[in-house]
Formats: sequence, structure tokens, C-alpha cells
Amino acid sequence: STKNNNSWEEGRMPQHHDIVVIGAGFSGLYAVHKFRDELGLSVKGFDAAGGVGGTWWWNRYPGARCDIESVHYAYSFSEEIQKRWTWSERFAAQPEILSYLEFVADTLDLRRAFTFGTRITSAVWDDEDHVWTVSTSDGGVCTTRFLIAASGNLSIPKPPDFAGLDRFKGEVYTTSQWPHHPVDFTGKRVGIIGTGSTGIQVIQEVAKQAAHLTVFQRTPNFALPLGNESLSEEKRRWVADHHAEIRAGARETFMGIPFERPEISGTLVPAEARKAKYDRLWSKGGWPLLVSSYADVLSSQAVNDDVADYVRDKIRARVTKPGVAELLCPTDHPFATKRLAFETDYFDIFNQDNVDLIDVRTKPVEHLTERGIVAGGVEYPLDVLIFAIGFDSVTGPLVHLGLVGRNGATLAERWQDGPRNYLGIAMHDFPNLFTITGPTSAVALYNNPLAIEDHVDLATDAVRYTLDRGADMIEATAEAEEHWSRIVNGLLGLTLFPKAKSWYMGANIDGKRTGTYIFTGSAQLYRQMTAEMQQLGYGGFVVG
Ligand code: N01
Repeated sequence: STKNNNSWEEGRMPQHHDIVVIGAGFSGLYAVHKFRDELGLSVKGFDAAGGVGGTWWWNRYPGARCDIESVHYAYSFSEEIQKRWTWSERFAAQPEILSYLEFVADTLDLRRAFTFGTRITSAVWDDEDHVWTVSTSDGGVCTTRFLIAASGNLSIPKPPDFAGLDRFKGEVYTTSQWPHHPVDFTGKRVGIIGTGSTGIQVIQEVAKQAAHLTVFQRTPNFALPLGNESLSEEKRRWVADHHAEIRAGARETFMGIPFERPEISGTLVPAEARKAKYDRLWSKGGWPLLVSSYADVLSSQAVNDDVADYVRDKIRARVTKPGVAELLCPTDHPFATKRLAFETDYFDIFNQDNVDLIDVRTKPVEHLTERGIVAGGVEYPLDVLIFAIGFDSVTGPLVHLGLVGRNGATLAERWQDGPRNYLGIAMHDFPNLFTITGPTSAVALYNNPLAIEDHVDLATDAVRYTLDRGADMIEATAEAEEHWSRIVNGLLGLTLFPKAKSWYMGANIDGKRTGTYIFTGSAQLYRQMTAEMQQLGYGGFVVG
């Protein structure tokens, strides 16, 4: 495969590395550190972005913020990093998280491992030499013994496919490809398509500035109060100094955040007590209403309906424009089966005179004109159009790498009927490849920095295990894949998640097969299963 490559034709052997890491976000940075600084291997990293940060490099839209508390949305592996960094808010905004990742990269001297502004165009397995041949968008080629895909779950934007988009004369932005200069909405008529986590964040900011905002909503989402606040100097210091204590036991919980965890079913609790509990959890802000309410909130329709009713009543209490509150109440999917969104004044902004909500289920977007959007036969004139329409999630980032495994098997073909792998991180016929946060690994419902550390630790251990045995190849067996897929399908089947048309289910992209994309067991269960696999001497893998 390398023989067609330019550098090969010029008679130069492609450069060889022990490890190639794809991505310089939370995953890729930690992977470089582990493989280079702990295992002492030669490591080369690539990222399409202009710098480190991954999702936090790309998603610079106004309002971008993490909805996991800053103390938890951080690495845990280094006591020094935990102590030296302080967070200014309970929930950090994008610029601060990006600065944090830059700080980590500098502290550990990680930037020099990477070539930025460079995409992987293909990676082809060589079954004779047991190496991957990696080609990049700058025309480069290299070989590597092990390939670490740290390309994230939400890094391939869903392309907007609205008729007439090229005719529109106004400004067009996609939230995940936001420009690096500030965008001024003052005096402008802005339209936003998409009301997921991203849309809900950007809408709140634009509504404060724009002359007029039109929100084109297809599906209303459950959005809970975030409860953000800035942290005093004293609190910041305290949090940094007590990091370990605050996070103790986090990995042994459902989401990797030490929330109180109920053991009881909501069906066993009288209505009044349920309401009192919801009130208490609601006032905490963030995830507790989901994670700390009842053990069966994601598996019992009745329990889920009860929480959903509670949230809908909260929406109705805030939205005063006639008819608008009902349009903002989610009714087509159970609570939290689409990823929860979080807000501060999202529902209130719809009471403003300069904000309109258009329901594109009853008034579908027909096309764009030079002046704006035509929906339901009405033209909405716009100066600015913002797409917050999501991603080809979970599998998209891996399929886009152009992976070709043994015997020319492409990942795109292999996953036509949905992803198949072992423990979410390895695949049969794709040896020496580790997919950090891969499909069906514990990540969508597991606090990502900890999930990432777990997956990278596992990949590092697998490589060490292989090399320690004098071997140069490790591969998941087809039987292990089969076994894993029965487990993850079974777990998903116990939940209400299949009832939503969500990215969790692969249902947000036309033509994509819906199915099991996420691990719906707990972080704790996933960790137990991977630990058991390791104790069995890499059970389900062949090392050779
Ligand atoms: O994307 P989404 P996102 N016409 O897919 C709508 C993470 N995140 O970027 O639901 C009209 O959730 C679509 O409508 P529908 C988080 O994991 C985290 O918002 O398909 N509308 C939906 O409303 C999150 O889940 C933070 O009917 C169209 C929206 O666009 C994930 O990223 C912040 C449409 C897409 O919602 C993705 O969130 C932000 C069409 N043709 C994001 N196509 C944190 O705080 C799509 N839509 C950590």
C-alpha cells in the first residue's frame, strides 16, 4: 500500500514510529504522555486542528461550556496538575477548558509530539510486517506498530443539507467550526437551527445581543438548570487542594461523578415524597435529577414519565407566551434518552419580544433564499444563520479515518450494520488499533476525562503486555466481539434509550443504521469487565 505513495516513489522509506496518536484532545494528550513518558516509546501525534484541545479547540461558539462540574471535568492522573490548576467557575466555559488543556500540554511538553493542521487520510494494516501505514493530508506517510484513535465521538459535523444553502447571502456559521474572531450579532436578524445541548447554549447568548432571533426547532429537549456560579479565590484554592478528596470514589459510580446514587425504584415511593426529592435535586443544578432520583428512571417508563412531567411543569411555569410553552415541552422521547441539556435562561428568552420559536415539524424548512429561510410557506428574513445540527457521532470520527484492516476490510463496510468491536476499544481484523472512547465503550454516560484515562490506561497496558511477551501484535478475536455485542445489546435493551431518535442510537443521521452505539451499563460495570479481562491475561485477545 505504501508503494503508491510519493515519498516511497522518491526512494525514501516512510518514517517509523512505535505509536501514532490521532487527535490532540483530552484523549490524545494523555495517550502521548502515557506511551512516550511512561512506556518510553516513540510517539507521533496528528491533529486536524491548529492546536491542542480537541472538541474545545473547535467548539468556540458563544455560550460553549461544559455541563460537568469543572472539578470533575479534568484529568485525575497527576496530583501536580490538579494542584496547580484552579477553575474560576463551577462549570467551566470553553476558553478556560482550552487554556487548561494548553496548560497540561505545556506542563508535560506534549505539543512537540504533534503535527497540527493535518488530517489522517488513511491507515492501512500490513499483515506481513505488522505495522499500520498512515497517510496524512499534507501528503506525508509513516508507519507505526500501534495506532491510537483518539479522535473523539463528536468531531465530524453533520453536514447541513438544506436546499438553496448556497443562495443565501447572509453570514453562515456552524457551531463546531466557529471562527476564531468574535462574531457580533448587534442589530442583526439571526436564525438558529438545532436545539440540542449546543443549540440551547448558543441561543441563550445570541438572544441577548441580536435585534431578532428565530429559533427553528424540530425536537424540544429536556433542559435542566445548570446552576453555574463563579468561584471565589478562596473556593478555587480549596477545590484545587482537595481535588483528590472531592473526586474520591468517582470511578466507582454510575457516571464517574460521586453523586448520591439511589437504590430504590420510583414506583415504591409515594407521590409527595417523589416531588420533594425532585425539588431538592432540581435545586442542586446539573445532573442530579437524573442520576440521583430513582434507580429505574432510565428503565421504567412510569418512573421516567413522572420525572418528565415534573420537568414539563417547570417549563410551563417559565414560558408565558401563549402556545410557546407547549412547543418547548418534550413529549416524543422519555426523559434523558436524548442527552440532557442544561440551561440558565433558555426558557425565559422565549418570553422576549425579539425571539420567535418556529416548530419545523409543522412548518418544515423548505429551502433557503438569498434573504433567509422559507419554512411552512413563510419566508423568515435573516442576516445570520447558525447551524447547531450535531454530529455524525460515535462511529463517524473512526469511519472518516479511512481504516483498512486485514485483507482489505474497510471499517466503513465492516460497520455498515452498526459498530462491532470488543470492549469498545479493539477490533478483530484491525490489530494493534485501540479506539479510545470507541463505540460501545463506557463514555457517553461516563464523565469523559475519567473514561478517557481508563481507556488510555487500558491501551497502554495492552501494548506493554504485548511487548513484554516479545510479541508485536495484539488483536481481539471474532468470538470476543460476538460476546461483547450480546452484552451491550442486552444492556441497551433494559433501558428506554431505544425509544429516542438520538445520536446515542445512531438515529440523527439519514441512512445511518440505528442500533447499539453506546454502553448503557455503569462506568463501574465497564471497569469491572475490563479489569476481569486483564486478570484473565487479556482474555478475548490474541497476542502474537
Ligand atoms: O447536537 P445534537 P449538539 N432540521 O445532535 C437538530 C455534546 N455537547 O451539537 O432532535 C432541523 O444533540 C436536531 O433536531 P432532532 C453532548 O453530548 C456537550 O447539540 O434531530 N433540525 C437537534 O435539535 C451533546 O449531546 C455540551 O429533531 C435539525 C439538533 O439539531 C452532543 O455534544 C455542549 C436538523 C442537534 O442536536 C451533541 O450536541 C454541547 C434538520 N435537518 C454539546 N438536523 C456540554 O455542555 C439536526 N437538527 C458538555
